[in-house]
Amino acid sequence: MAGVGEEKPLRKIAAAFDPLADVANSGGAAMEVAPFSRACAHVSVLFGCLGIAFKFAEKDYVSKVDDLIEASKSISTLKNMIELDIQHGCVRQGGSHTRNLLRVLRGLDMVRVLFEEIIKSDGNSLREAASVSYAKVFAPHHGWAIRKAVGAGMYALPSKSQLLKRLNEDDSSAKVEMQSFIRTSRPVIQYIEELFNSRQLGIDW
Ligand code: 1PZ
Repeated sequence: MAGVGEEKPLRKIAAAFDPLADVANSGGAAMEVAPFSRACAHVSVLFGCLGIAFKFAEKDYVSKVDDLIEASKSISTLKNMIELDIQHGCVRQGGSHTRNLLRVLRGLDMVRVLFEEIIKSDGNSLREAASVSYAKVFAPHHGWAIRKAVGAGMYALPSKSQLLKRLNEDDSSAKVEMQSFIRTSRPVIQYIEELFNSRQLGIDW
């Protein structure tokens, strides 16, 4: 499969989440929809490196990120975006910005756990790391058919060294960027979960 040319996607992802973490850690600043959704768009490059088996996950994730990018043209902050959906009574409606935000958030959490598991693992297989992160983050929210399809896709994953090659990284450079994302995505995820919880919307749906 083709790689990503000379690009360094892990670096781009890490760089995009840095300023978002600053906002999340500032204890008062409001996170804007535009930089958040742009940062999430960088993450979709990873799907291309994971192979054809995750095409359906990529489509779903990208369509939701695109919806947030579209929303950012008329809505400034994530908080306002959620407030508008509350006012319109459409928070949990399929395709709502708030619902899409929660799905995208889970995608980020999945990548965060995946990176943790990849760093922990010492073999050349991604299957264990991918299975663990999927089981922790998405499986409780997916029905039987999707879980089955993802389980089958796990057998078609590239090896860890193939993935790193496609990302133009080696073991140690990838580790640095993955650790950076693990560090910065955590407060960003917590910040957004808090937006949901402070309005009693729950995050378990
Ligand atoms: C090595 C890593 C393996 C990656 C495994 C990723 C597995 C994700 C499987 C997602 C299947 C998506 C099928 C569609 C699911 C939708 O029903 C739900 C609910 O959407 P709604 O009803 O609100 O429209 N969508 C989701 O749960 C979001 C799925 C996003 C997947 C992002 C994964 C990010 C992981 C990236 C790893 C590179």
